[in-house]
Amino acid sequence: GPGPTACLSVGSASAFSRTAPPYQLLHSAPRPGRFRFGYARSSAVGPGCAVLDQAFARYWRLLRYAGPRAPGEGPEAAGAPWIYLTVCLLPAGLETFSQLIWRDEDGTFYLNKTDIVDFPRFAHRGLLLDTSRHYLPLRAILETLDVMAYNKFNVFHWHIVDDPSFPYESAAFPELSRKGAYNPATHVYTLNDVKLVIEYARLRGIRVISEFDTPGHTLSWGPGAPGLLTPCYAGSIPSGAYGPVNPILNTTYQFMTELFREVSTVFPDFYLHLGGDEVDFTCWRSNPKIQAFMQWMGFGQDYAKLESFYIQRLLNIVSSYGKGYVVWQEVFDNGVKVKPDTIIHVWRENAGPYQQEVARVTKAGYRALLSAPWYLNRISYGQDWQAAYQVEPLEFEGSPEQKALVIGGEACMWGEFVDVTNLTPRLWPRAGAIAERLWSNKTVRDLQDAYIRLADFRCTLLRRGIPAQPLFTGYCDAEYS
Ligand code: CP6
Repeated sequence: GPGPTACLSVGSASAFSRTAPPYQLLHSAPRPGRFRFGYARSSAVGPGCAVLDQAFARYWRLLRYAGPRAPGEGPEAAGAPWIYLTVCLLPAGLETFSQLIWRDEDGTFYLNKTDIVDFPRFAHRGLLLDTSRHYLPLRAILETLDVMAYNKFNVFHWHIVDDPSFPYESAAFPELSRKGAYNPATHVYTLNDVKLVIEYARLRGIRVISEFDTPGHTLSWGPGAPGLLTPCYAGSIPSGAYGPVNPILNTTYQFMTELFREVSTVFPDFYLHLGGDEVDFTCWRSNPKIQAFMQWMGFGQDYAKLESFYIQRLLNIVSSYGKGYVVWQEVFDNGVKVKPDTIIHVWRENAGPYQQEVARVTKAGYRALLSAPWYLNRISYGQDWQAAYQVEPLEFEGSPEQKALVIGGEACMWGEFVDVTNLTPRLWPRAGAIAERLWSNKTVRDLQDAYIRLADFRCTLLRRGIPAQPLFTGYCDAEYS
């Protein structure tokens, strides 16, 4: 849900002109110190509600950047009258409110008389960060959460580990990061770090969904978990290389039981992302013990059946912890039996049009999450935000019931070519185009209008200290410094 509803009081209604036509300047406060948020009498919650208390503090500070800094801006100007406004909104509405306020050269605040009717079109508006290809320092993740909130993203999909490194510090299996992190002293996320990220996100209306991707994309797990990965063979002898998680050993499932017991408690969101993408069968095929198991199970040469065998056992483990799960589309494509409330994450761009995949997934009655057209790690010369913006998630052949199963989408920032040096400008403002597609009504799709909003919002980001890249030629009144 959207969180606690509250009325907040920023002043008194007497400052309003009820008869003001649209766009007439309605209200101004002469100095930043003369502007205050507070709980209204009618509010469902009051002081002590951490989400709102802290949101008030953040937005009070942010509003200083709603325009040029006033000369000698500092504490309150003596003698200027307090001005009060009362507005009722959800915590997320504070962002909307902050975007409606602007300041002139003297630092005076202005707010047009405005009725806001605003509600997200899709409930799941996510952003994926990959902290395995490159370690992202905590402050980069926290800054990203800030900007996500500015853009009304509400899910942080944390693709925390993968082939190249294992930065998650596990209490149950400390060897995983000790042997699998780029540097176990500096390039890890401690339990404390993870808790900090989750709380920082919560205060901004963002859920954190972790992904421990298996059985593929697990090479970094190998050194810290001997026997977990499949030994690949060259002819009749092990080649020394390793493949996906070994699905034929009981020890594998004992390991997953313990690891996901921990992950289920550390990450409180109902959903875990379990991965399941891009499983390479070459190594499984080369291994004589796996071949024998395939015979024994009657799988023939169909290695997708072996993958299904693994995933089904994993899903049983995770559901035993009372969690729901998201999986990449291959799990569905390979015919794995999954619980009816499973969310299928559609990501493949070149396996036929993604619209057909969304149609198949929803036809089977599963909920779908869309990422295929939204790979922000891909860059090109030009305004590539436009293609992302023009995506219409419900434009596929299907019944109204099927359309209702599309819960939203995620912008993805895979980390092969991204670290702390280029993350922020590569994300913003391009991810904002996707955020608007997931928030706004289907009819909001004019490219010129969107350009104006996005370019203007990018200037707001610069004022807020975020190095967002330009969309095209132009300038901001206040450039980044
Ligand atoms: N890692 C994992 C990746 C990708 C996926 N899974 C990926 C695939 C294609 C592109 C970008 C990223 N790097 N674990 C696919 C879901 Cl273009």
